[in-house]
Amino acid sequence: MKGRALLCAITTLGLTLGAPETSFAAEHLVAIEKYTFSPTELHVRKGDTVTWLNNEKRVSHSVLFMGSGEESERFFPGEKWSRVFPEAGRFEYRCGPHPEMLGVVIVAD
Ligand SMILES: [Cu+2]
Repeated sequence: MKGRALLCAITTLGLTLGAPETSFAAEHLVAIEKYTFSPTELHVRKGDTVTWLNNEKRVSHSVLFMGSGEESERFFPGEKWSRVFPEAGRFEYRCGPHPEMLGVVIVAD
């Protein structure tokens, strides 16, 4: 109950200061297991962070955005990589070394 009361106080403070609701950015997790991004399609809001976590036993992966060509470092089992999505849109990606691994992040305003 303490945590809830604190969250309520913070929300109230945000409203008092006129901060937009979107200032409370969320974090989302995409697990990578058996050569699959899970969830394959992720819906987030502008300003949210997405973290990809490699849950494989021995294979490394990357996140490569088809639109921009931006690619993460390859990350190994137990490692993760994060990216903030400051703009709305549809961001399709695949794994660099494994082009058959596909995913998409859909960012709402
Ligand atoms: Cu891969």
